[in-house]
Amino acid sequence: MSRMINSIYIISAGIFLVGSFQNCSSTPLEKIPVVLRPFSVKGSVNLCLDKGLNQFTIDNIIIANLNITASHGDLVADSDSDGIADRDEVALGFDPLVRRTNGKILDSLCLDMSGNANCLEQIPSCHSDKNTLGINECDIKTLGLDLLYGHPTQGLDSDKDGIPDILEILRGMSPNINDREADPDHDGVMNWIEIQNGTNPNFSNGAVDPSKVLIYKTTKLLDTGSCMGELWNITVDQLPFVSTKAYLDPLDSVSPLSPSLSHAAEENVITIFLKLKTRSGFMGNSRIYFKDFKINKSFSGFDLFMNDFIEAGEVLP
Ligand SMILES: [Ca+2]
Ligand SMILES: [Ca+2]
Ligand SMILES: [Ca+2]
Ligand SMILES: [Ca+2]
Repeated sequence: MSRMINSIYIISAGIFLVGSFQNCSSTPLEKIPVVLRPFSVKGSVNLCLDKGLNQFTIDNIIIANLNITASHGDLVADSDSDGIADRDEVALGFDPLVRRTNGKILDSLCLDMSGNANCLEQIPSCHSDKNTLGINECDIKTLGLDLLYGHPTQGLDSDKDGIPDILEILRGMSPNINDREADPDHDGVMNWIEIQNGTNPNFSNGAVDPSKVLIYKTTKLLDTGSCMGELWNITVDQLPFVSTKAYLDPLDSVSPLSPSLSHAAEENVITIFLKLKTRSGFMGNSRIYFKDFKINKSFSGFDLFMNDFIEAGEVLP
């Protein structure tokens, strides 16, 4: 596995990340209409849970490239972040640059329901404009997620397993069942790890190019320095990147509680999801936060603070 030498420096009272990232030469892939560059980012960021967050601990951290999805065992471009690869959309009757070709539910949900793009009659009455973490009321009602628990905010982590609904949908998991420790593809890698790796939980990892796997780890630091709460470190060793078409999301301007999914050609949308839960001795709901950013082949790093993260809402503990 190729690993680039990159560096990120941290100066943290909250979170401060300055990075330098190095691109490397492309690896041509036969028969695949996108070129994946082993775009390895190596670096780390510290998250300080102080001020209004010192009653919380981090339940889990997930980093995801929302423009990579599975297709026939491989990991390829999904320019509109709907869970169907660019190269598969047209053949299935969908638009590769529209997340909801039917105007209601995500294309991958429609595909699950009807096997093609003709699912409109099966969609319950719903609003298609509400949007939290990239899914809307139509997605939620179609899956019955609103009936599962009385979460203060629906559509975030309906089954409370720590994996956001949006990722469960895009990666082919069940957002209504705690299946984080299942291994439906029998490759020895639990769903929870597959989500962290960005791999397909339903297709054995045996054939996956290692340069397409997302590699990071999270650690609670014992020395909290000037942070008046828990201090957590995220270290990224590899952040894969695919060649995309430009995509404009109609909900970007009206969904402040959702990652911005629009991007230019050759850009990828990366999202970091945080699930915070109350520490022992404290009561209250869990919270879901996110931070999205775009990368491209000349990506040269970013600054990141805890207050850059947006609270998407609360879920039952
Ligand atoms: Ca797609
Ligand atoms: Ca689509
Ligand atoms: Ca979940
Ligand atoms: Ca597996």
